[in-house]
Amino acid sequence: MTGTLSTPTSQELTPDQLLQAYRVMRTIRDFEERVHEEFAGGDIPGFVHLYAGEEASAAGVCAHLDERDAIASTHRGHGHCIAKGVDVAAMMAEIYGRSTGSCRGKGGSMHIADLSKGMLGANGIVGGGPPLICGRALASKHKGDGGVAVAFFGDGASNQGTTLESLNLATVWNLPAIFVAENNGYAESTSSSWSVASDDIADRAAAFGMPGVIVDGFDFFAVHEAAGEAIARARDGGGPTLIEVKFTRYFGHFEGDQQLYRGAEVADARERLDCLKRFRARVTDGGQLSADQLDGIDSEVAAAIDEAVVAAKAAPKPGPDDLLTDVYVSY
Ligand SMILES: Cc1ncc(C[n+]2csc(CCOP(=O)(O)OP(=O)(O)O)c2C)c(N)n1
Repeated sequence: MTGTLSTPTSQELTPDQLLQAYRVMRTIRDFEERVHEEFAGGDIPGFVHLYAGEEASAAGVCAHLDERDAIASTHRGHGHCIAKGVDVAAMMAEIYGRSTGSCRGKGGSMHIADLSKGMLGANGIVGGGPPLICGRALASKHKGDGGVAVAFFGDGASNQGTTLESLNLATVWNLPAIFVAENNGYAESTSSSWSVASDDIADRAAAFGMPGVIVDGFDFFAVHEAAGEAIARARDGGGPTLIEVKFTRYFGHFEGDQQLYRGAEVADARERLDCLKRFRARVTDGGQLSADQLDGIDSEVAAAIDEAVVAAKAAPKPGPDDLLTDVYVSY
């Protein structure tokens, strides 16, 4: 089964929930824009892949999750971390490779994890998240703790054997697992029209005996609705769902990508489709929130990101003594 859900009304969310959703999306956007600037300044080591443009996906899905639940992310993981509640200052320090980072500076942008928040990790292995999520969902099912597990992955990762095997296992084991295919149209510079055999990734769900849904990834409310239905079904023992979220990423595949493979679509998306602009227009037009309330969040978030950067730059790097810590896991 595939289909496009009708857009729900924002009346269904309380003002506090709407403010929180906006705060999450604004924090992701500001975090990303700032990391883009700082990276260009040469201070940030390693590879960085930015999530800007895709905020409604992380925010819309994670709004339904709590401490019982876990997510697995991708190399483009900052947004997922923020939406699952990982501390922004610790994330910034991690990206700067500082010992105050969420992984003590040893992971960097591509490997931010915080198990205390159910964030199992950003992942440099394309298609690495879905199998992790099957494991976590299986654990939740056996423990009976009501938890669901969510794998975010890209259109490129949707073609990996690990992803397809996970979709199969999730149905066979009737797992409380959600698969969120974030289709931004490209795997590095390869258009999904060259690499994805089906018209839509969500079409593949039928082959694995689960519902498949396509949503407009620029619309927080559409993502929120689709994810809410899927997560409620999973918690109720109804098994997995594949959700395909379609949008455009605003920056290149990685910081430094010249983007010779695409043109005006980014400016168009930023101008016309942007999830933050759409959210603002909808809740202010509908009278749920005022522009002042939203501007207040903008100011608070901007200050928090500034503080995070200042603190990250001032923090120490891991020293030689840290080389042999965190190497082995004890059970
Ligand atoms: C197993 C594996 N193969 C290849 C790569 C190299 N690689 C890194 S990102 C990427 C593209 C991923 O595209 P997609 O899954 O669509 O995610 P997006 O970057 O669009 O968010 C590739 C091929 C990798 N990191 N891991």
